[in-house]
Amino acid sequence: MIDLRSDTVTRPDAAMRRAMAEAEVGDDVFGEDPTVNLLQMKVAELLGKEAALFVPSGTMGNQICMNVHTEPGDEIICEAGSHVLNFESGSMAFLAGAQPRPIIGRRGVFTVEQVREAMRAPAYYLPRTRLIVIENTHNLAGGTIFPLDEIRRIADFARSHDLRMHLDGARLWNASVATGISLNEYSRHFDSVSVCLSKGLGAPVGSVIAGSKEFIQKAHRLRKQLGGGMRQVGILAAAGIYAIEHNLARLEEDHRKARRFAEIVAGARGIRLDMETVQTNIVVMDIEGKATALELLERLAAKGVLLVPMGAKKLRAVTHLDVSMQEVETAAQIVRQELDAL
Ligand code: TLP
Repeated sequence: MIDLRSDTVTRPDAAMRRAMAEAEVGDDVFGEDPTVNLLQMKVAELLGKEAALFVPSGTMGNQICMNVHTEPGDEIICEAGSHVLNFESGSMAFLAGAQPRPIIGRRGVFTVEQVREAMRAPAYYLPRTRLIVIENTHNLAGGTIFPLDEIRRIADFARSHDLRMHLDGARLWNASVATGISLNEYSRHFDSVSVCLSKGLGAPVGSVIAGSKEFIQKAHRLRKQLGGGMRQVGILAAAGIYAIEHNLARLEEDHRKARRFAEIVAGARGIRLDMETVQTNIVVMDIEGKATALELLERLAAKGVLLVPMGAKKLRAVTHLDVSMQEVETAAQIVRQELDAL
């Protein structure tokens, strides 16, 4: 099987497993796991923040950050196709008690003018706009990069209107490698940042959130309240450290593979694929004609290719460190044949 469902499907290789086996550990609920502490320090430094916290998943990272920034009844400005709004089981409402104020972006990117329009006037009968969430790269839009200039403009607006900024940087690594803009240059505009170790970087589990010391103190308490306090998780943090040290620069390779995949598939009949969205390791395409995503996926699976549905007529392929360029080309050709045969 050529598995392009997500960059989360990778398995730790022998060297990563060795790093995990050799990790020094302690009870992290007592703050005594040296490897967790090291990972947190490293990520805080990379993101230019005072402190960081290891969390089990990107979802928990985003949820903790949104919860710390808001009060029930507040409004969170986010992109209409964002992960926090669409793929986190409604937990923005469930946990933070906040409501989303979605903005329809262009390829996942919205502008400061749109933020200005979406912001509520200060009136007791209106929700209070409190937080802006930016997703970089944007998953559903096809791994698109949020331009730094627009982030700057939005952050300036946020600062002058007492709004907080959160970055869902599950794949910020990809944005940084693709643009050459450092993680720090992106993250300095945000009050909180969440990055995932278990996507393109290839660790088996884990995300890290970062912010000011005071913010992370609150996040720490909330992680415990959610049952996310973990014990000898240095073995997992070691995988994260290994992933950052060895698998970051190579993301460029995944971007080349996604581009190749898109080039082959784009020529097929019955598909709409906006090549401008193919900026990192994700390819999102829409099926034209009668077939549904599920029907096509079944046919592809029978030929040994796995993709995921992102809507009734929307498919996604993600490249990662466990697929070769050759496999990606083979998969793309099979997708193309199946589309042409529809
Ligand atoms: N995304 C997963 C699925 O949930 C769709 C994937 O396969 O891409 N932010 C972004 C932008 C994400 O893409 C994801 C995961 C998360 C947050 C949540 O991370 P986890 O899965 O660790 O909770």
